[in-house]
Amino acid sequence: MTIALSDLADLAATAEREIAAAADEAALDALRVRYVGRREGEITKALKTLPSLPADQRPAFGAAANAARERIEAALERRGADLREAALARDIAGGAVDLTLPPRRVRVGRYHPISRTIREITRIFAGMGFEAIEGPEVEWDYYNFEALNIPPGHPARDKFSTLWVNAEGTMEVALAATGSGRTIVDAGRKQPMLLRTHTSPMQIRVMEQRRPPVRVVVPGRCYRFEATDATHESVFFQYEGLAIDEQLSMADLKGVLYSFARQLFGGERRVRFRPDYFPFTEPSAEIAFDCFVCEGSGTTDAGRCATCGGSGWIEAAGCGMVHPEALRRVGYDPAKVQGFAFGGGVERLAMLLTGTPDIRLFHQNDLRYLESL
Ligand code: FA5
Repeated sequence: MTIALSDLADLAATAEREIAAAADEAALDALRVRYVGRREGEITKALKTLPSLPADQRPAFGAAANAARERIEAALERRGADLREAALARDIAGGAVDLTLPPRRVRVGRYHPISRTIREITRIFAGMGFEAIEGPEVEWDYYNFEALNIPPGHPARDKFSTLWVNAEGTMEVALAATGSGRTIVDAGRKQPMLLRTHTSPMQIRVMEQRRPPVRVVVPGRCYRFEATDATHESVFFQYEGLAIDEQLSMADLKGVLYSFARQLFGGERRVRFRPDYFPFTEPSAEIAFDCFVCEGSGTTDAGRCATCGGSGWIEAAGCGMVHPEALRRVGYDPAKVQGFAFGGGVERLAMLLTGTPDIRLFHQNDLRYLESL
């Protein structure tokens, strides 16, 4: 049976009456199918007759059919809302909903202590003019080692037990010194790929992209294939700092790091600053804070302090003046600009800030512990 344009408004009016009288959701659903159902609904059937109409009548018919559909859908919506409200009122009156029950507790989230520490670190360095940026966790051998004066076979690779990524994108474990990372082809660049062992590759990436003056801090995850203990995880966070400018010296580096420590710990911790070695800084140094568990003595009632390994100090960061060779490699002139860099462990600072004696407590995800911090 075909439907005339003049009947469409009547169809909508009839539908509206029936919908308003629908007794429940089931009756409403049946009416929805009958009038606006995709396959056999009255409106669909009417629209199917469109091609058989003379071309000049089609636009008016189509518009009338759509207007009828809109009226019917609005009526369905209204009645649906009324029915739901009535059902709720009935449930409340019938005692199915107990309005005297206390509300369910809403668990308010909070930052993980590691995230909190990263935010605090970046806030303090922002106050000294360092911009916070991030870098890739999957890195090329070039940035992680070579550009940092650690060519294949260099003994410093032994220090960074590396997780290599092979061409299939799966992980392979190998000592970095053996240089056995598989070759991966990327835009003509053939070289091994790895999970970065430190955030220092970002020193090179930043210098490649920017001209001095540079002042950045880079928090991020690092990966090392090594046994865990109270102060070592195989996945942990570092924050890298890099400043390049004219006439920067070791005094600036020391001043920045001491100021950072004072702002972070409020002068509570003793700081040890002593020479160290890194191939990409010259001279290099190490910074440590006195152990909060044994108060720097190295022993507790139980014997040797497990947190600091008996040394009385917790090693917090490596640092130094950026090696002239690294500056030259990125096209900077070491006669004109100097730089200092530092790389510290976020978890180590979080341990000191929260009094957590074992780094592994941060990643075991025991909410009872994390919520107590
Ligand atoms: C480095 O990673 C150098 N890139 C640091 C550096 C940066 C030197 C810039 C000079 C200039 P190192 O391996 O010592 O150095 O690690 C630096 C800090 O990261 C350590 O002091 C420690 O706080 C933290 N760290 C290192 N390994 C781990 C680990 N397995 N778990 C937790 N924290 C670690």
